[in-house]
Amino acid sequence: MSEKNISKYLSFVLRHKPEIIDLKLDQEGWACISDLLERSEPIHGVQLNRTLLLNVVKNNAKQRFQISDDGLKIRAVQGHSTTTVDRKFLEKTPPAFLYHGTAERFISSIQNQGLIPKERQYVHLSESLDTALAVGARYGKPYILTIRTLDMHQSGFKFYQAENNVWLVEKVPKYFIEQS
Ligand code: HQG
Repeated sequence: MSEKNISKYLSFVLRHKPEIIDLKLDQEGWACISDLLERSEPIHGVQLNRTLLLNVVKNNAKQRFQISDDGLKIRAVQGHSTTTVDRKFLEKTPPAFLYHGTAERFISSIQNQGLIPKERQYVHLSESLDTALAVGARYGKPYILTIRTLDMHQSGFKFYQAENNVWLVEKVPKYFIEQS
């Protein structure tokens, strides 16, 4: 069982469908690790255990997950779609520009509607072009949008940064997307 498979499974239950294994998440997204280990289904035939779980959290390139200081709980730091989670993120002034990676096939709709969070709670933005490229490539031919984030902030939009440095905003009106 690869760490990638475990990470995908954890993302699924900790961000999207905790109810599938009857896992309770609190408002900040925390789940009890012993409940998770007890209830998680075998991943490619292998049962998750604490050592595997802690290794995935530590090695995860995007630092998607976090263990509580007392070692008893785990959460996904961002990317939730489940409405039981309503995290309080650190509100921050963004840099002048941030990137959003998307797929070419979404561009005409984005040019009409701006960026919307779709299934997730926020639109995700990044400081890194490489990250934006990888994010966009998940849905097809990648296309990078540059967002005038400081202008947005000065117009009253609130920006948040998750513990793994992903930037979050509720939406991006089309007016703030740079024309290329
Ligand atoms: C697109 C991953 C048409 C949007 C990544 C995106 C990220 C529109 C897709 C995190 C639209 C939603 C989030 C509009 C937005 N018309 N398409 N008006 N507005 N879209 O997966 O940003 O690896 O929910 O461009 O790294 O791709 O899972 O969001 O293509 O940080 O940790 O609708 O997920 O993190 O897709 O990815 P998603 P995302 P992990």
